[in-house]
Amino acid sequence: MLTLYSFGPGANSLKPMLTLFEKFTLGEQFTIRQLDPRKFEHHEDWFKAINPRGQVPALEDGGRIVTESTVICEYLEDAHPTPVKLRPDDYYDRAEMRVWTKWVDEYFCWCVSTIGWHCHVSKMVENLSDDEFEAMVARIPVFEQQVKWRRAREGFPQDLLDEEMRKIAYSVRKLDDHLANHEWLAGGMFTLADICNFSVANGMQFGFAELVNKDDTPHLVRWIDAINARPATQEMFAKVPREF
Ligand SMILES: N[C@@H](CCC(=O)N[C@@H](CS)C(=O)NCC(=O)O)C(=O)O
Repeated sequence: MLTLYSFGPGANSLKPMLTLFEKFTLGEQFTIRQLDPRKFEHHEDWFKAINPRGQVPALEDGGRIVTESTVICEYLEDAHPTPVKLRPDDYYDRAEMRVWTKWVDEYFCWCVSTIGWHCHVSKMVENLSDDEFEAMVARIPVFEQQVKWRRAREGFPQDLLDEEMRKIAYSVRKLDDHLANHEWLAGGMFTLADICNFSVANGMQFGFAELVNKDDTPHLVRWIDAINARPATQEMFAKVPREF
């Protein structure tokens, strides 16, 4: 039985979760262990024994742990092949797919994440006293994440937020332009490139409606709707609570 540690079907956790739902049956081949970020469960010792970085997602497979969301997706394709293929066989198409997953990990997810931290994550710590906040930060194992939590509590500088919004606008235009001529992002089939980009793009039609909408980005909206209509996506959102 595979176990996915996650915050639920959003952001980095969504990538391996949707991959699992596409390939396997919940309760038979995989299970999901939800952590509550509002309780900082991912910074508790039991979880840091699973992922020393204190971050989700993490996959447990027969006592071994795989971390890094995109790596987990590729691991599932390699170690647990099924009739559902989420990578093209052709090596050129597969390289194209990886350019898109790398783009999410190195660019797209970061600008959206900073705005998410500014709007939502900062609220998780606004009611803590300074002592409670410092005790929470002291349990974070990655220095850069300590810095991010401090910045979220203090407030990100406006010039940084403006630059991240510029990157988001660039990102959605890039996706829409590509999807104008392609049903899926790579290889002419639904792949991990779609899953990983969807993990960040889904919800932008509500949270960033001024940028992602049927008039300005019709192809991106069509692609988001198509992924939401897939049976595996519907099952995932129906069975896994999206509380955070
Ligand atoms: N590069 C990692 C990033 C993982 C990551 O940033 N996870 C977030 C949730 S989407 C997290 O655990 N944040 C909590 C924290 O850093 O305190 C991956 O792709 O898995």
